[in-house]
Amino acid sequence: EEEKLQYSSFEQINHYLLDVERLYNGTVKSFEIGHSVEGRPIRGIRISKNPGVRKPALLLDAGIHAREWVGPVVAQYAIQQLLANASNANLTDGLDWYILPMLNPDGYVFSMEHPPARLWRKNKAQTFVNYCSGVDLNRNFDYVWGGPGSSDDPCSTNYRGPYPFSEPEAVAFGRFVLSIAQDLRMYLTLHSAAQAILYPWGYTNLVPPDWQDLDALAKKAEAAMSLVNGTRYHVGPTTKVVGLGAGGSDDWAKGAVGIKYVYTLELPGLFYPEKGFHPPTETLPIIAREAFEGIKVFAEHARNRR
Ligand code: 0X9
Ligand code: ZN
Repeated sequence: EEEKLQYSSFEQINHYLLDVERLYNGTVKSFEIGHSVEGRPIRGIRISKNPGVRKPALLLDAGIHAREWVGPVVAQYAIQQLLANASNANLTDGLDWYILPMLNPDGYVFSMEHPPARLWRKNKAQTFVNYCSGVDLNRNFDYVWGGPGSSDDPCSTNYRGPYPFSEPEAVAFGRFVLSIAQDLRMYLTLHSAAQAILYPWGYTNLVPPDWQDLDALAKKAEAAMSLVNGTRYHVGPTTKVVGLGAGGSDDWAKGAVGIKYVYTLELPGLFYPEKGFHPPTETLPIIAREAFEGIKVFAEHARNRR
């Protein structure tokens, strides 16, 4: 399975979700949270062994930034590992998983089908500047929206949009998170390519009062990841590792929804072509395995502790 890891098209991602729903009928349920600006569905799956019984849940997403193609690969790998690898069966005992591999379908399709747009990051919304389209969905969330590290200029790659939750992709995701918030113990969002495990905040240099809990768990996950192939990830608050960026889904999940354990997992890529957003296909199995080792540590914690 692993050797076959590849970048996948938007259609392939959706097919995969529907395939696993059919294959693991009863355990996997696919759903649609809404649509993109151009009308594409935003899909996810829930993995739940006893769907009738209420359990703590973990949310994993990817693809909010179009060009970060390795995130959806890792999300699909995680699905496959959770369902098809018997040695991971314990990870779905007493823990429900919500996995959404592609939050920004329009941007993703644009970056895949239009070579000059390989480094497209935003969605495909029209703006008040005719020749500059797209909102950075990870600056559009309603927690200290408009703060430092976001731009009011539609031509910027960090354009935050005209107002918080102006974008249908962010709205759909936000509503979905609120609908499952009661059960959510953890939120992990996959990005690339800073090779880092980030925790809030992104809007300020200050850290949340419980930052030591988040830091300790992130370090534990990073240590497990490093055992796969020696790859080391940076660990720290967003602002310390990658700089300010207000309006992110992570800050919103912690600050507005109140989920304690929130992490942005920045996958590797820095040393590869296309400014790091295109690790060669043959490196995908290692990246995916490393990331999944970290995800396992996070998941065990989500299941066992509050
Ligand atoms: O800037 C971002 O949105 C993320 N880095 S990336 O290079 N993948 O674009 C980091 C997000 C960290 N969280 C916040 N800035 N809130
Ligand atoms: Zn990103």
